Amino acid sequence: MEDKENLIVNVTAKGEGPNEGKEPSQAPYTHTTASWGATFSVAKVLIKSGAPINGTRAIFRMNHEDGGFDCPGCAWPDDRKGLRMDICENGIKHSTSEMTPKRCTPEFFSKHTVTELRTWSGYQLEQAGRLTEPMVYDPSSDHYIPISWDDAFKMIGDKIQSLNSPHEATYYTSGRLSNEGSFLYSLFTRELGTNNQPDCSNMCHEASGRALTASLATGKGTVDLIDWQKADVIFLMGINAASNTPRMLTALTNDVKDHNTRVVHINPLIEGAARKAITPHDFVDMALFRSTTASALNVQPRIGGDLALLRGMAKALLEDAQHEPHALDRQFIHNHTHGFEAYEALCKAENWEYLEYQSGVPERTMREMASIYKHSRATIFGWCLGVTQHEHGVDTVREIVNILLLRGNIGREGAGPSPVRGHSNVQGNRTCGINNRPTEAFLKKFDDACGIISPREHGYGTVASIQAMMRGDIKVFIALGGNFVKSVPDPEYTEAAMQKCELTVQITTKLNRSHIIHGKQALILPCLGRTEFDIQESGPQFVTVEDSMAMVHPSKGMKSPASPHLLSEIAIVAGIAKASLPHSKTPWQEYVNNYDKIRETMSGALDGFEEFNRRVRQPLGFRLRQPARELVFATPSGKAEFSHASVPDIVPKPGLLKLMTMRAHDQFNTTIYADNDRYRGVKNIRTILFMNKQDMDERNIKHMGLIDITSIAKDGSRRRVTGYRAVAYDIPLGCTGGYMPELNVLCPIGDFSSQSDQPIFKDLTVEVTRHINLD
Ligand SMILES: Nc1nc2c(c(=O)[nH]1)N[C@H]1C(S)=C(S)[C@@H](COP(=O)(O)OP(=O)(O)OC[C@H]3O[C@@H](n4cnc5c(=O)[nH]c(N)nc54)[C@H](O)[C@@H]3O)O[C@H]1N2
Ligand SMILES: Nc1nc2c(c(=O)[nH]1)N[C@H]1C(S)=C(S)[C@@H](COP(=O)(O)OP(=O)(O)OC[C@H]3O[C@@H](n4cnc5c(=O)[nH]c(N)nc54)[C@H](O)[C@@H]3O)O[C@H]1N2
Ligand SMILES: [Mo]
Repeated sequence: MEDKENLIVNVTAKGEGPNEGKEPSQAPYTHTTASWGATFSVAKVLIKSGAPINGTRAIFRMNHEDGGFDCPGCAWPDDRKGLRMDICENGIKHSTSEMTPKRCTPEFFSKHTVTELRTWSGYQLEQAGRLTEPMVYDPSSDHYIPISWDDAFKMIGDKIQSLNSPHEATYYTSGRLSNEGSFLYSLFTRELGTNNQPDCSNMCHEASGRALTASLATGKGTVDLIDWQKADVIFLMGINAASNTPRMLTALTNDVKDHNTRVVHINPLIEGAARKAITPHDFVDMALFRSTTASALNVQPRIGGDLALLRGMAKALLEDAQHEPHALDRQFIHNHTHGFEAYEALCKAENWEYLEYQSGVPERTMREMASIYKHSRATIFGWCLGVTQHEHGVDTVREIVNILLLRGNIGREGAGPSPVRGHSNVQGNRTCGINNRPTEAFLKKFDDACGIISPREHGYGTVASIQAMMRGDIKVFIALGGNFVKSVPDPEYTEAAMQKCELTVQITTKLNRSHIIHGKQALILPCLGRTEFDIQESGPQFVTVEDSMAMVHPSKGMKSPASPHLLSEIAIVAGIAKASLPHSKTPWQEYVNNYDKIRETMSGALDGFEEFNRRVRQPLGFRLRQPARELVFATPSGKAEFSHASVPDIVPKPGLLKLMTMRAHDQFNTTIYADNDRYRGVKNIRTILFMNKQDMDERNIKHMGLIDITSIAKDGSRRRVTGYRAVAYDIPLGCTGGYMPELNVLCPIGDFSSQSDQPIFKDLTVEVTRHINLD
């Protein structure tokens, strides 16, 4: 019998996309990845956004060596070789979506009450277009109304100064913010006296950062694009590259052709990149329909089974090493690592049956993986959210490092760990200061250069901020970009927490639900986008970004701003800082007048940024120093650390399934472009669940049949969504997947990993039943 008290959320399925009413369908996708379908899709988006000419012109300036702006999509490095365009279908969608001619003006807000806007989908809100003026919530009319920039800053400054403690405010960042913006924003909050700096990284690659720091004393990967080209074997884990990092296909397809690179895909789903792929920008290949088989081996573990799988691979390798001395790089292990013997003993003691059961992969496949690895001269492991958004994400990333260490695959050409970052500058945000858990070494250098004394106590991350808002401990919430209430877990809980705040401030380009679910006082502050000119007192400005592989380079807009009233993110942060810190000695206005001044301070404050202004003006920017790449490990032992996690039991109880929430092809996080997911063959629907046919048969569920999904939280509470449709798909037994942000209603606020504090968005336990009333 179900405990009714425990069912705390019960909602009906509602897609966040256009919901155009067309017939929903799903059938296997049989075409080549990134081919003409991509071109047609781009054309459709350009026409819909009304920006075909603008869009096309801008795209030719994207990711270019001689100026231009950095693609606001993913963080994959640019292959900036002059004439060759390094662009992709989805990057084009992201940048043209910012360039839309539609405008969300004060007239728009005067026509719609906030209560009405709460009934709109995410797609409808975004389609209102670019925000044009600062707006304030007027409770008497339930409308947003215009406010001057000065009054807006004063409202924030007065509120922040009235708080009993600086810890009563929290400052969220989404990963599109520039390096300079991140630096100023973090300087502002530390000067106020708090490290409450939640960011999207807390939900994304936090596990990678913590694991790599523990193993190698670096929060980042150690490889670059040349290494990707030189690797013999690339293991790709938990990533849907064809949709989310399409420019990686260039590396995968070209390398397969040029260097015979073998790619092992480890994913419960066989994603687009693991099938035939065409280089996304290679229009000649597209025209000739020339494609490459982009895969050596597809391994389909059960969701969360990666640690067991990697342990099996290591066990097989260690067994081989007993009669093949070269299976391991013993000299490397001896010279550069610590903890090998204990790791070897751990692997030997593992039981094959348990590893097979937990990974869902037969022993022979784990041995095959070990064999591919053993014969590779240089190996890279690349991974994304399929590895990190799990209870045991940190242990799993550390196991990846363990495997790399066994054959000395670090600090060599073509080898190393390569976390594939999400948002275009999420890595730079962290490097330049956004961190709720900064180290003493970081703060010391930062303080010396900035002339402040930063607080030493750690601040709230994303989940902890929401819980503090709910308790009433946080009264002010400021977001520099993003769509907080949609991207975090448990929207019901989070929306209630947000509404308890005394002031919420959203610095943003386009309208989204986070602006509509607000505190007692609320501001929407519209900013310039990355594609737009930024002219300050000293003339045109540029900002900088850091990609997934630690390359820092400029990004310069080339389009007229969407409205004359927009300010740059840097000017907005400085405006808020001046109003909140009346006695500050920081030269906020000088920083706004000339971004070179910010970079001068950053040169002294941040490790690796010496002579920032000169080096960033070099044609390809510069690469941040990476001691681990030089085999310098600032760990307690001074060596790379093997980890020794035990393989957890992750198999759900009988009758229950593991749920992963992920992106469709036509979306960028909470921004939905269309209701399609091309490479998974889905059309006109987002409220679906991919299921194994046998799991469906056991539940008497038909393909496209209606279902209800109930998640079971760690604390036993249940959240239900009704009216989804089941899709029979090639996914391991006991596993199921569907789209974020719709499925966030099933993610309990308290279900975050104790290792990383990351919400376990891909590690949920659910019960799926046939929908009774309507089917
Ligand atoms: N077009 C587009 N590009 C994007 C984004 C976007 O929304 N749209 N978002 C950006 C951001 S912020 C990020 S972080 C990245 C996200 O990039 P991805 O990590 O590719 O994002 P998801 O769509 O969540 O896909 C997760 C993948 O992990 C697999 N997976 C899930 N669970 C497991 C598991 O237990 N083990 C293994 N081995 N695999 C698993 C899923 O099958 C899926 O292929 O993309 C960035 N780029
Ligand atoms: N269930 C589930 N939830 C997830 C995930 C998952 O896999 N599953 N993934 C998580 C991950 S990896 C991430 S990174 C987060 C993403 O979380 P967020 O970064 O908070 O969300 P986005 O959807 O990327 O934010 C989009 C909004 O940013 C604003 N914006 C766009 N460009 C700019 C700009 O240039 N400047 C400013 N100031 N604002 C701008 C626009 O208003 C737009 O609506 O979601 C997380 N949530
Ligand atoms: Mo992300």
